[in-house]
Amino acid sequence: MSANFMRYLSSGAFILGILAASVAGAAQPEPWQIGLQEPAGSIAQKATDLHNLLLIIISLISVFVLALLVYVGWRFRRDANPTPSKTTHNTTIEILWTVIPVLILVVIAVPSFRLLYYMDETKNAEMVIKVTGNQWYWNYEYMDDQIAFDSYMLKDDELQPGQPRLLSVDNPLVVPANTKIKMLVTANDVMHSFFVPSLAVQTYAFIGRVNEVWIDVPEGEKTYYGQCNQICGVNHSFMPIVVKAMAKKEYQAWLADAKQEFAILDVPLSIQLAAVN
Ligand SMILES: [Cu+2]
Repeated sequence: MSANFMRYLSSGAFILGILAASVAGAAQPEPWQIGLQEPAGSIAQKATDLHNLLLIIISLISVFVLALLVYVGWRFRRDANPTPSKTTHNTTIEILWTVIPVLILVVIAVPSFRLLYYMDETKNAEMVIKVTGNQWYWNYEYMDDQIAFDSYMLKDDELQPGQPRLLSVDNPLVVPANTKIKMLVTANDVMHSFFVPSLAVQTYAFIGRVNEVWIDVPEGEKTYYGQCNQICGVNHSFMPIVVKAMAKKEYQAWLADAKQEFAILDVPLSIQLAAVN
C-alpha cells in the first residue's frame, strides 16, 4: 500500500514538475524543479512519452488499490461485520490477481523494449565523438576530424553573466543539430558516467571498455547541461558536461577554428599506438 501510495504522490509531483520545466524551457536543472527536464532529441522524446504512459498506468493501479483498501476497511469494519469469515483461499481471485498483473507487464514490455532497441541502434551515425572521463574533467575527441580537447568546469570567478555555477565549462562539447552522433564513452582512471538529462543519455565510462550511445539534438542553438553521475572521487561534482548544439553551417565554422586550436598531432595511428605501448 505505502509503496503504491508514494508512487501516486510522486506522479502528482511529476506533473507539477513538467509544468514548471516547460515554463522555464531550459536544458538545465531549475530551482524547485521536481520533474524531468524538457526532452530534447528523439530518444528523450520517446523516453518521456513512455514515462508519461507508465505514469497513467501506475496512477490507475494505485487509485484502484486505494479504492479497494478504503472499501474493505469500511465494509468489513467491526460494527458492520462482527463475526469475520474464516475464508483463506479463493482460487478465482488468486488466478485473477496473478494473471492481470502479468498481462499489464506484458503490455508495458512492448513499448519499453521498442525504446531500448531504438536507443541501442548506433548504426548509420553521421559522426563519431569519443568521450573520455578523467579525474576530474572530460576529454572529447572528434574522431573524423582529428581534434580533441579537455573540458574543465569554470570556477566561480571565471563565470560570465548567464553561465550557471558548477555547470559551465571552458570548452563545451560542440555538436551539429539534427545529426545522428555516435558517442564512444570510456574512462582513463576510475569509473565516471556521462549523463545529460534533457537528452536522456546516461552511460557509464569504464577504464579499458568502450560503451556506445547516440544522440540527435534538435534544431536551434541551445546548450544542454549534464554532470558526471558516477561518484568518482573528491571532485566528482565538479566535472559538468556542456553540450552546445548549433546549426550545421555554424558548426562547420566552429570546426574550422577548432582544427587550428585542438588538432591532434598529425602522426599515423600505428605510430601513436606504438608510443602508447
Ligand atoms: Cu566522474
